[in-house]
Amino acid sequence: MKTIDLEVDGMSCGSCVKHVTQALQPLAGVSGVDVDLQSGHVRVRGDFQQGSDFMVSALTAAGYPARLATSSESTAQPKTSSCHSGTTGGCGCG
Ligand SMILES: [Cu+2]
Repeated sequence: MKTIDLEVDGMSCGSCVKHVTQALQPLAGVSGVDVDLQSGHVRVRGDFQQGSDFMVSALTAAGYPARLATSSESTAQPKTSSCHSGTTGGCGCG
């Protein structure tokens, strides 16, 4: 079992959390997804054959640009003001 921490941009409400979870959960090897809306961090648990690139791709395709978290320090900038409404996805609930 491994865990991979990602920083995800654009999450600002419960619907975003659901979308991010739904983007990651079906991926190969993923057994659990924990989303921290406040910090913009997502922890993915499972047995992965690959690195994190396929997760980043899946999230970006869902409208939430993501990157591998480089440290335990939060560098993501949660957008609490309004929900993003990306043309390629996202929830547009703002
Ligand atoms: Cu939202």
